[in-house]
Amino acid sequence: MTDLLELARRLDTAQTSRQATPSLADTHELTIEDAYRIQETLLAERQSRGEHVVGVKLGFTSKAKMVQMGVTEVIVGRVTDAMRVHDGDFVRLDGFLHPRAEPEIAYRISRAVDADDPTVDIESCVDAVAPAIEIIDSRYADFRFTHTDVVADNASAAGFVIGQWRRMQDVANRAVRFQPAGAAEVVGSTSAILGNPVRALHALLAVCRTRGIPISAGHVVLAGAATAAVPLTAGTTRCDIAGLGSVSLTGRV
Ligand code: 0L1
Ligand code: MG
Repeated sequence: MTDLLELARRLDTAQTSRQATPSLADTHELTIEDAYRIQETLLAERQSRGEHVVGVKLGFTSKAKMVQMGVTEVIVGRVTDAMRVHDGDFVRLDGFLHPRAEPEIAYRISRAVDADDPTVDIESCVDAVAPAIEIIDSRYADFRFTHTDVVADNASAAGFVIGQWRRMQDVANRAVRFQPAGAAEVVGSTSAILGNPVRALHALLAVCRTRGIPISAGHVVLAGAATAAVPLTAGTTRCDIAGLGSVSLTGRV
């Protein structure tokens, strides 16, 4: 257990000092259970500095990423109020190690999801959906990590911005236009998120049930990326999702 605390602190220090750490798997044989315990301890460190968990995020929601990592299950991390950027606001790039941005769908949880209830209907606990951009920032050098590494590292969660909430609706197969600062526009589809972003809610419930992760009223759910992540650089990065509108943030050095 002391070891897990030490590993959580190593990741936390990597984030606060902006100094990447080598893969934990280089020196430790971790199980996925250990990895979620490290994530929990990491969160406790952040909470001890006054941060509050405001939601959850999914990772590995695209087939390509699952194949690349050799996994069949999505991963879950937590987002905090310190990671939130308001729509259109600036974000300081020196607060990260090597940030990347990706266009996402966000859901809003209107009432707590009782994951212990086998009949719970997670879709009925969601009241709104919005376009979003997630900032991921692995605490590992060169974004090189194993499955357990990235779970321990809170699924690379580092920042997020959410656009205007709209009533809960089917957002399957919506066109996504992602305009990263200083790079060519990328066009994608919400179907890259597990075939349909609503499946992310069900996948989230399954992981949260197994790992004891709460999904509370008011939480946001970042459902996963609709295109590959791109480096977040100075300037405005925008995501537009057909029928949902757009959201942006501006990186500043
Ligand atoms: O949000 C994501 O899909 C990323 C999960 C972690 C993997 C990565 O850092 O690329
Ligand atoms: Mg993401």
